[in-house]
Amino acid sequence: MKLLHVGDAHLGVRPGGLPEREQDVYDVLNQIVELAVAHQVSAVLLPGDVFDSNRPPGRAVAALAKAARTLTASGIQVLAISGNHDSESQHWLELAGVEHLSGSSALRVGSLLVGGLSYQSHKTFLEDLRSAAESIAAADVFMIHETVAELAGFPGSYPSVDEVHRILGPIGVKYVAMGDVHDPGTEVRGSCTLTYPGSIELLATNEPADKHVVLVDFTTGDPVLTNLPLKTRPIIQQTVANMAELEGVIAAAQSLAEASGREPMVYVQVDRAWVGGVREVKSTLGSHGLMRRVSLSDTDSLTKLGALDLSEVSRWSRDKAPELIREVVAKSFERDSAVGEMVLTLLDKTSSPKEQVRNHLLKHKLNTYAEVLS
Ligand SMILES: [Mn+2]
Repeated sequence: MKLLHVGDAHLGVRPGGLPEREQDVYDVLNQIVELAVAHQVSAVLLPGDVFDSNRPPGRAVAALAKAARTLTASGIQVLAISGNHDSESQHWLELAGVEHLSGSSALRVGSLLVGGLSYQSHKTFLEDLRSAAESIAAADVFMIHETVAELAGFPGSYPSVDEVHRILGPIGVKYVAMGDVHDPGTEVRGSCTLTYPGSIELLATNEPADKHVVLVDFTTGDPVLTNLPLKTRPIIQQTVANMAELEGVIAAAQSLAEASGREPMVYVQVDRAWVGGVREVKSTLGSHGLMRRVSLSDTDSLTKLGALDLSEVSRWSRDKAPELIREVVAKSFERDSAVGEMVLTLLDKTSSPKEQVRNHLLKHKLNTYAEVLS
């Protein structure tokens, strides 16, 4: 009895506003379907943020529906819970042919009982988990969408692995399939393993670029984990101080494109000592690579504010606004704390999602500024 645990998919997300990047995520989903079939798993687990938003584009729903059809035709169940990005996604998941777990019931996958709790709120998470555990009474595997302190990679007030284990251990859970954190990680408590496979495509520059899904094998009774690598779009991230170094980046981009058959993403930071470097880099990079990002490694505050990547603004929507605000705050702090303070003051005067901004700062290890908000 094997399961395939897939991390945050965020279907429908379009990093950098590029349709190619939206397609990248669907391509990875297809790879996951092939892996599930090849490894003859009994079920694919999708613990939340399956879609990037509560109103996923039609292509995202169609991509999931196609994946679910192929999987079900091979006798593979597809189980999901909703995450914070797609908390209202039950309808879309079910439309795509995916079984949705709400928390009050468990589903049978062969000899295993799989439970799951859809995301509701960080504040009530442990309480919600406790009532879910009480109502289902027994499960071998449980899906949650929540950040746990030990695997967060950044400080914050999150439930600990022990707290989660104290609730799920007694009902027999041996594997907790987790979503929410985009970096992979595993913790073991007693006979229970808790794992984040990490997101399936690179969705932020601070994520590790190597992606995988987790094969969970229950053949011997206890779960045995194997990471199955995913082929995602290659990326080059480099700081350059002169033209020769930039030429090195371009050569690397070309050989990566030839080797992988797709243009790599190219993120270049220009050393501040290279006067006029940003303009030089932008014009020299030309059409090499996809999703080119050029920024200064360090400059004065006004230039820094001007260097903020606000290309997202043209795609502004109610859904994206809090995310964009978080990004702008974190970026402004990274560049200059005075600008960051100014942005926070502006946020203070509006009804901003402070808790989200605070968590985002912590994620970027901007602890001092996060304290301003607490
Ligand atoms: Mn996510």
